[in-house]
Amino acid sequence: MEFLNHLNISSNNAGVSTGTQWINSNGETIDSFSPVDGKKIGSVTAADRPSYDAAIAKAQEAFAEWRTWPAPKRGEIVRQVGDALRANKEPLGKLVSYEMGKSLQEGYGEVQEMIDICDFATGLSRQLYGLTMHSERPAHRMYEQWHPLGVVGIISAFNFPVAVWAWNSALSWVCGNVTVWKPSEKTPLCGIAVQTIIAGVFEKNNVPEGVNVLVQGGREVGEWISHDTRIPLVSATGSTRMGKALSAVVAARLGRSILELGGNNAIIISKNADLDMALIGSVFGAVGTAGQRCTTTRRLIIHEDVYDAFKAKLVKAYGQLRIGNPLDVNYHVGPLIDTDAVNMYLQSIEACKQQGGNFIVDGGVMSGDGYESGCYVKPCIAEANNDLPIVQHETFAPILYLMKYKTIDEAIALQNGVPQGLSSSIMTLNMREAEQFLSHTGSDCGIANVNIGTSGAEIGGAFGGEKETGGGRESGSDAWKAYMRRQTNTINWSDKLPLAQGIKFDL
Ligand code: UN1
Repeated sequence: MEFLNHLNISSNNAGVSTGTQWINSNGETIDSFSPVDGKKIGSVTAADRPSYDAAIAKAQEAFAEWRTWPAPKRGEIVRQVGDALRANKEPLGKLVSYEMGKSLQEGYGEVQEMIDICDFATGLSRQLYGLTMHSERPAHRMYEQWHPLGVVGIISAFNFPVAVWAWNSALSWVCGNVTVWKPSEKTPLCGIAVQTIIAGVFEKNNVPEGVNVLVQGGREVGEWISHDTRIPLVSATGSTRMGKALSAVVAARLGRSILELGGNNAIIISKNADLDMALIGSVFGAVGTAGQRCTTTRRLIIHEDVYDAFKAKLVKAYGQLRIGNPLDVNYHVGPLIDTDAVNMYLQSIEACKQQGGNFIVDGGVMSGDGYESGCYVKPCIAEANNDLPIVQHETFAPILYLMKYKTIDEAIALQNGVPQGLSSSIMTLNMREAEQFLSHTGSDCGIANVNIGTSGAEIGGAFGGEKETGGGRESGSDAWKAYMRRQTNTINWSDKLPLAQGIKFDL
């Protein structure tokens, strides 16, 4: 495993770092097992409370200096981080694939997503624009400025072990914030690798120690972050259950949170769709990353006129899927993250059957040569009503539900008829139904696409969703504003002191 050496990963790794320095701790040992072959890759020592507190104190100190660097100078650091990621795309992509289990193509794609957001943030560092306003008072000027918030907590999930950190940190840094990152305890080595890659850039440029703090650990460390009044903003990715608990704690101290929670994404397949295109979008959306993206396609809402034809195409395509080692380009589908995820997948299949779902492509766990980790499962398809409890729930696995519709209104109601609101698509060549789907009476999701699938968003747009998805936006567009505080400034350059609203007050 040459890429492990290249990324400086050893069998035992410290889990707390302030940038270029590593802090010893007496936290629990987190072992990282690869779902690819079941082998232990290495272990990481989680943060304990003293090392956590020391690291956050360092972040606060760093913030005092980092915020004085001009934003374009911070952007230059982010540009160099992007270059360091370019130079390490191959080993880091391999580690993502090996530790998380996604296909190598998708591992490289994830690193590319990091590089893209660095490019975006570099440009953004010269574009943190505020508005100017006309004052109602003579010889007054009003404008607004965007100032950094301070220490930003980033709690990321196993499924995008590095890209989601990059979205949050690249924006945070150009905005003048410092970051504290708790990677998923299922992918701790990705955190070590990234910290090592950026350390070189930080050292060369004398970036203050504490601009990117790494605190490895499980739920407890996440709770320290959510309770910590030194951290004004917490950006968290994960399940709706985790998000509800975390946001309640952060809100109780009047902190801010950016939540990126569950999805239950559907594609509407119209009778006016290009069915070959719809097929590729649906299958990649459903089985890519073994169904473990928050943007994974979980439901297909298919017009009754094309239902049978499309179903036949799907069944045929699923028959051609090759399941196996994700580092081998011959396979389409890699493993789930761990055997707990496999059990959840099996329970969901059982629940679906009990609730009346009809499997047209059966699931199951793969066994035999190459499947020793016990994490490889068969992508499966069930015909199921939208209101089944299991269909309303996000199962992080490749289980696809099919349902039929007659009218576009009915299709949109089905698409919206779940608690989550992340991503959605319609496959159609008919502009009327496409525009209806995109209108305010259409999809209620944060992402709504036409003639592409639900997953694989580009970094240039704001990423996130409504309802139980949590309402947060990250990545492109003006998502940066959530990482800053807005200040309204009124300057009086006259020799009088007129009051707003015409109020008279004389002494
Ligand atoms: C996630 O699954 O948490 O749109 C993020 C996509 C990727 C990001 C997914 N760019 O599928």
